Amino acid sequence: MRWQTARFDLDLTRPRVMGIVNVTPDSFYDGGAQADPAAAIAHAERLVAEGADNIDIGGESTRPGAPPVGADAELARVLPVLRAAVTLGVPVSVDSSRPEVIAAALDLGADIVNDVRALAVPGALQRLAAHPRAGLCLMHMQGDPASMQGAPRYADVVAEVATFLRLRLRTAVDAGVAAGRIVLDPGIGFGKTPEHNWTLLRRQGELLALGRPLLVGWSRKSTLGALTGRAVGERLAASVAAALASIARGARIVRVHDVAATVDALKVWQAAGSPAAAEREEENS
Ligand code: HH2
Repeated sequence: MRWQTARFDLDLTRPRVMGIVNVTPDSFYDGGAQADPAAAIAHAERLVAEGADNIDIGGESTRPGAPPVGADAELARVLPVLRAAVTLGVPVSVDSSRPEVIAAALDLGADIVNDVRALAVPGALQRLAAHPRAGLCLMHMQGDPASMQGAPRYADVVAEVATFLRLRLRTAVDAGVAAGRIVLDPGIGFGKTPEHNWTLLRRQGELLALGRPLLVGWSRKSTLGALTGRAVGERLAASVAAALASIARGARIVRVHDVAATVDALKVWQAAGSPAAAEREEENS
């Protein structure tokens, strides 16, 4: 299983860790911590030193209730950080839905577009498709950040997420984006109750049937707080456990704030072997 991105052809046999850099004043966990470019660049360097396989740079919070920022503000936040991040030797994604930001980021050398709106904003798909190699993450969201947690409703959340992702995948491929450039994301917390999110994790295998690698982001999200009773700053253990659980169910990329802890946990998980590998070893001994 591979993921082609602008400069890197990623082998996803080993699960990958995507480190989050939010250049925002208001992200739900790390808002303000890296709001100025110098701090954000230093953070990106630290995440790479900690073992991040790629860096995801965002200039607009998509937390529930977040107000949209203007294109100029988003560009001013993201571009200086991106310019430095593309020199760090790992693939860099831009977490954006705006055609202007997508185009500018790709021109600056970003490898991947990570879009929580799955390229639904008019012009976004065309900008991505105009680039011959850039990678793409298509994510599911019900509604928009301003209102999505009001009253999320599904007859069958897994079936609906799968139908949406299949459609967006086909639309991107029809626009000329090779399937090998695309990964899919169920969008944990984006217009979903905790029960919806747990159902998506338990039945994640059904999304693998779409035939593309899954990227999943549980890091520090409120569903983990609802389960453990912990505030956002105390959700490290829950986040690492959720990342491993999603990998155990077939996810190939986990989007995380806590790179060092996730990389350590993954090393142990891999040394222990997957359940299937362990069974094979037992049979052979
Ligand atoms: N989650 C967030 C943002 N972008 N992209 C993908 N593909 N998958 C996700 O689950 C995802 C995402 C929200 O987390 P964060 O960026 O830390 O917060 P904020 O949106 O408040 O900046």
